[in-house]
Amino acid sequence: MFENITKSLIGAAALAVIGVTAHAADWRGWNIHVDGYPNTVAMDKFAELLADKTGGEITLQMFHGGTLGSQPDAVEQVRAGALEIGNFNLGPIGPIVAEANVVSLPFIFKDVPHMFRVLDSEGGAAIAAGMAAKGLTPLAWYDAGARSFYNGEKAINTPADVQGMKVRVMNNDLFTGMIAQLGGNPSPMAFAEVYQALKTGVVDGAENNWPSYESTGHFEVAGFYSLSQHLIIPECICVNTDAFNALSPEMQAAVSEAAQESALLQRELWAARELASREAVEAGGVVVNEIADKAPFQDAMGPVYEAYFETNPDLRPLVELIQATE
Ligand code: GTR
Repeated sequence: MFENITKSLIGAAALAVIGVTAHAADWRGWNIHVDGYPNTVAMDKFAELLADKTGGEITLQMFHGGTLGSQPDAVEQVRAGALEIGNFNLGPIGPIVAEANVVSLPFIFKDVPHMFRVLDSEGGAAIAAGMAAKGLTPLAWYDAGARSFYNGEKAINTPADVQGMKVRVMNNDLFTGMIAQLGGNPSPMAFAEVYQALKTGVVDGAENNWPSYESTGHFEVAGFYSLSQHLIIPECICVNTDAFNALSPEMQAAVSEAAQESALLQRELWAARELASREAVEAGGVVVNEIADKAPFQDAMGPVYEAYFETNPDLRPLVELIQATE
């Protein structure tokens, strides 16, 4: 018996050694969204593709639903290497990476295709380089549509309608500046807390895209959705820069390919979910308000841009490059 145990221990030790040499990495990944959400499905697909394309050398265990913490915390964990992978919105990355913050300037993109054209060009390369230098290497870009305002009281048609309203925003000075310029009171808060905050009146409103407005149930407690489309922010599959750089060129190529394929799937699922979410909330009684004239909202953003240029004078050309991109 003793001999058997010893043998199996030796066997296990030998396997562990083989495991270490044949197996490059066991990664852990963060995602904030619920089951069935386009990003959740696409991140699971990424994990599957990663194992396939690396011949099992890299595995990824995904933790969905924000179980490993809030987004700002998770961004720090990936930067520090406590986690290797994150599906992040670039909003909460902006305060850490100045180049990446350009995408959080209100109304910077004309629409989602414009955003992807920028990301696929020189502007995107500058953003990616800035992120990689801060420990977050973007492997692929996900679609997150456009964000619009919602609240439980009324349709929003002009900045005056935001006056005095307490509005939840993601953690980023650009967003607090944006709400302040519209005359509202910005309230930065973690995504997971927004439902209760809306329900109990801690905030009057928030802003997000169709799928998040629907999947979080925010539409149940804030039934007026006004199509301001003031922010079009991409999301990334980001990997800890050191973990990525430690891989062989072949492995890096396999990881990137897996991420690109995951992004293609995500964008397809996203397009379908945007429509489905809109239909679902409308069926749930939400009042959808098209804003006839968005110019007053755009015009109010001058000081937000000026403050950004003051802090980042060297990034003015990047903003101008984006604005000049057809
Ligand atoms: C969602 C986004 C999340 C998170 C959230 C929020 O649209 O996918 O990553 O940023 O918005 O408002 O916090």
